[in-house]
Amino acid sequence: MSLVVVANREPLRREGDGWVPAVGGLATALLPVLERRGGAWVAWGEKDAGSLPLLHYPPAAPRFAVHRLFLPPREVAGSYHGMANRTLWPLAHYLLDRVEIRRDFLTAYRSTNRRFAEAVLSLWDDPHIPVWVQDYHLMLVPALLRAARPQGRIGFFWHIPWPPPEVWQVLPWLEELLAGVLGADLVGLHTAEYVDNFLATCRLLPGAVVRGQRVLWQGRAVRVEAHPIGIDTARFRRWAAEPRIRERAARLRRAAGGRFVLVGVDRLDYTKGIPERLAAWERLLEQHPQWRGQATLYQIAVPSRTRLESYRQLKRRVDEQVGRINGAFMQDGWLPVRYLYRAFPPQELVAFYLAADVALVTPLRDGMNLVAQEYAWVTENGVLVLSNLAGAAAVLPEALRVNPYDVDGLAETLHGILASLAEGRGRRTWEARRAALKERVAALDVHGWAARFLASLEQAPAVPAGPPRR
Ligand code: ADQ
Repeated sequence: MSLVVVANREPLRREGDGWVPAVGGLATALLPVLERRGGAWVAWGEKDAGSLPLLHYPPAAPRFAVHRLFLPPREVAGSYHGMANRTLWPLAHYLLDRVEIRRDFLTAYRSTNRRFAEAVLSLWDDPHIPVWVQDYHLMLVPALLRAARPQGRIGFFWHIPWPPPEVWQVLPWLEELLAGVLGADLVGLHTAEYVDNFLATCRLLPGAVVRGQRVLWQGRAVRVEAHPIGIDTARFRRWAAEPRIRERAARLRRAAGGRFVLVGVDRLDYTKGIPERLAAWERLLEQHPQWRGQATLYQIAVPSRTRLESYRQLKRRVDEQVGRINGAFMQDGWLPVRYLYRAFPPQELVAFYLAADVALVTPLRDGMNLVAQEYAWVTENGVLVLSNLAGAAAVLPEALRVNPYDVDGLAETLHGILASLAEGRGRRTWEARRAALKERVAALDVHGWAARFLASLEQAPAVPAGPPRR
């Protein structure tokens, strides 16, 4: 065993008799890392109650084992559906009016985090093996591990935005959660902006002293670093070359009948800016009627957190918008929006990426956003439109940046792109941007991301901080 990953979600989901990679950024990113390095993955065994056998993966030649944890449903309600998804998720995405502050969420969160820490401690027999804790579901785990194994190597990665302290101050239990994270030796975030925000937030914690990119805390120095995540470029390149996928892309283009193809691919989440994107598309069709019948938007949305009312509301809103736009503009077999509400195997997303002239990645906030990288990597003729509020904007400066809240602005930008593509203008500029983006994505590759984070974590233990000077 060379690594222990701790994450809320299992990296695999059941399909038929077998297991396939789960949908979502974290699983997509870390599964290939464990397949390569070997080790253990500790996660909540979402689907099976009761006995949860070890799962060895890949089944034919196992490289790692998934240890699935049973969590009582009441705890899941307070910790996962509550604290994680109704408090921390909207807070980290700056959506303060959606944040719910409830003590019972905190109680459940504490107890879930304790269960995760105990599960790790039961299999972590060598403190030199790094333990890598993932994301906002498990903020208390690093400190719980540290208390039991003072010499252990503990890393923590935060996959979503880290907002500035003014936002965090809304949370009554900020100090407890921050102290939990500071149990790690190394805290990773996607961008320099999030690192700055994290350090600034630590200044709110009594007893913590910020020195450069370190936080002196309880006699240790915790390093805080930007490690922007990437995609598995080799895998995507392979998929993009598969004849079956290329044929599927060609079929999509034939079905589009010579029209432009625009694509959006997201979990159906209120942070992804889907209603704003659809509104921009509607605005464009209203204000620039020349595009009616000339372009189709494929919106692919994978169902997500469907137990929460806010997500059900979003689904109703999107259903209604799609219905309204198609009802208003459909003509002669042309549908302005083709809406696919389901998960696809990643290879099939590649077919959409290959077929699309334009990808719309317009989240209201996003830690990174891997779809932007997947599209930029795979597309051969396309244009990436990217929200300036996604972490990806910091690492993909050659994308065409938009403000996702500015529906009129987005409609006009799209109008400009479609016009330039139709007239064959600016081809060189698009080509140059595409090439530059591919280089950026190559440099961010997920194996490099994990290797860089783990190399930093495995550096000599941080020097004891000594008594804090004020
Ligand atoms: P997510 O919010 O899940 O991840 P993202 O980074 O875009 O967002 O990753 C989504 C993944 O799911 C992509 O790999 C995409 O291909 C896949 N996917 C999306 N729709 C799909 C569909 N219909 N069918 C199948 N697959 C689909 C969180 C943070 C992000 C951060 C990642 C990784 O919110 O900001 O980039 O973690 O750190």
